[in-house]
Amino acid sequence: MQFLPNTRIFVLFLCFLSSSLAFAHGYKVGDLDIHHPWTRATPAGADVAGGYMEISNSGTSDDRLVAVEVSGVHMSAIHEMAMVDGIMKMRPLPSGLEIKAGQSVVLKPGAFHVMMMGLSKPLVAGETISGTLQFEKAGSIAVEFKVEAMGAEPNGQHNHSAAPAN
Ligand SMILES: [Cu+2]
Repeated sequence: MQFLPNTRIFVLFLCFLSSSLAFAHGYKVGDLDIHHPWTRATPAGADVAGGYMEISNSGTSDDRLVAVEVSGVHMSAIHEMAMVDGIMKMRPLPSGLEIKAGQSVVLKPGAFHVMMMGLSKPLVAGETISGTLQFEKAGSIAVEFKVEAMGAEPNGQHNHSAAPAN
């Protein structure tokens, strides 16, 4: 039977394809685990987008996300949401985002986020965009942001309240 080996390879390929679609992706650099970097599709003409992920520090010393670069984006910054005179505003974190030893920090809509400014083209759901995260101690790592649908929320996250990010 000539077709059997090919069939087996095809089945393996299907398994690989479905598992890579079904499971969130992640990265590890030093003591840091970066879980599922993602962003949202943008409407035509939009100039900005937010980047989100969860970062866990399993080490014994604090670290900081100090810079982010995203391909096709003029400039990226690390932002927090904060209450200023009773209004929720976002503002840059001048010394980056701290990830304390043994803790996790979630970047998500309405909270900490990577601000992508100056999109060269709209972000399309289903695509990925490459970027680099730079940490003070752990160093740099290349990641892929998955572009999810417009209005997508983090898994299981349906909290639209404008509570201060603290
Ligand atoms: Cu922002």
